[in-house]
Parts: sequence; structure tokens; C-alpha cells
Amino acid sequence: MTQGLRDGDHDGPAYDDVLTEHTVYSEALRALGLTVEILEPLEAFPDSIFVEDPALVFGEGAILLNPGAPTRAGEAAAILPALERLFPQVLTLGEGHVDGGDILVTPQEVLIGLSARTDASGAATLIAALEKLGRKGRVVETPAGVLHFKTGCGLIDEETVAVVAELDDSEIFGPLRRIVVPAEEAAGANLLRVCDTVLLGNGFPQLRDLVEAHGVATMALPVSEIGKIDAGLSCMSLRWRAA
Ligand code: CIR
Repeated sequence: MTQGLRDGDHDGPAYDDVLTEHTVYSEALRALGLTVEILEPLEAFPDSIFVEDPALVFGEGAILLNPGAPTRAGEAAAILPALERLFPQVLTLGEGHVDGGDILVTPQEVLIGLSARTDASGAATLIAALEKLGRKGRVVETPAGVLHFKTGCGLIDEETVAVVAELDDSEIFGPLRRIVVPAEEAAGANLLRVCDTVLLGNGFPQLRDLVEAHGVATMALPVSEIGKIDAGLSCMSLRWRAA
């Protein structure tokens, strides 16, 4: 963890503090009724705690992705046995790269943000794999300087998405209502809806008020340590409902 990728030349997180954040996170998921399985650590891959990036999962099947950072490429092969054990089918990509952090599943479609990690050929093969699962994928742009598409947005409920100002665009989100995250709390946009509750970082009180004013319950969790290596709440798990 302490060696995880980061944008900039600053210190990484402290291991024990990440462990605390990870434990609080997994306990929150359990408290919301989910069954949680924690995979074995991969010492050779300091970013592998972010299991969202090498796979995209649905009850009907998983898609093995191909993370775009060279130091993370091996995470896909490492997570494959777990996917094969847990899902009725596992599809793979052809050419190109896709990070799960660039994918937002909405009730209508699957949005795939092109970024420094996700390229057009990866997105095209992902759309083909999604079709096999009966889902429609659509390519969108991730704003420059933003690591992943979902660094800048997160679903609040079936009809509403939180977005940073750069993503406040009806062409991207179609019928979804957009709630714009205040600029000084943009780092909180990677929130995570679990069942009917929105998990968000505990340093974003204005965003929490906005979500609650919208009528959705929230749970605030510590994320300052994982934030040092550019991560938020969606990154640390893969979530699905059994088909
Ligand atoms: C990385 O740069 O890949 C990690 N340090 C952070 C990944 C965060 N993952 C995500 O947003 N899905």
C-alpha cells in the first residue's frame, strides 16, 4: 500500500492507517447487509487493494479487465481465480486497457470514461463483452487531470448522480439528475451507493448535506489515507447481487 501509485511527489499512506480505513469500510458494508469476502494480499502489487480496477461484475457474470498502469497489469491474472469461483461466467477483453474506476453502471447503460488508463480499443472490446451480458456500453470522456471517470462522479440513487463541475453535462449522463459537488469538496465525488445508503468520505460535510437533502441516507467513512494514493470509496470493492 505504502508504495501505491499517486499523482505528485508526496508521501504515501501509513500501512496501519490504511488497514484501519479498510476495516471500517468492510464493516460498513457488512452493516448494510452485504456479505464481504476479503481476498489475500498481493505483496507484489501495491495498488491491488483497489479490486474495482481489474474487474467489472454483475450477478450474471464478470468481465476481466486490463488495468492501464503497467505496475497494475498483473492484477487481472491474480484476481481471475476468485472471479471464476464466484461468477457463473467470466468474459475477457481483447486488445486495449480498461480500469474499473472508469466505469459507471447506471440503470440505463454502462458509461466508460476514456482516461490515461482506459483507451478506445479497450472500451470497444468492453462494449462487445457487455453486449454478451445483455448490457449496453457507451464511451464518454474523463476530464483532463482526473485519474478515473468515477473519481469525478458517483450514483446517489437510480435517478441521480453526484458530479464534479467538469462533468455537469447532460450529454454524458442522459436522463440522470445531476447534483454538482462543491468545488472545495470535489475529492468526495467518488461516493458509493450501497443498497439505499450513500457512503462518502468524512471530510465532505457540504456534499453529505446535499445528499441528505435529496432524501438519501449517508454514512461518512475515513478516507484520508487512501486519498494519498488517489483512491476513494468505490475502488476498494467489487459489489454485485447474485443473479
Ligand atoms: C492507482 O493509481 O491506480 C491507485 N493508486 C488508485 C486507484 C483508485 N481506483 C479507483 O479509483 N477505481
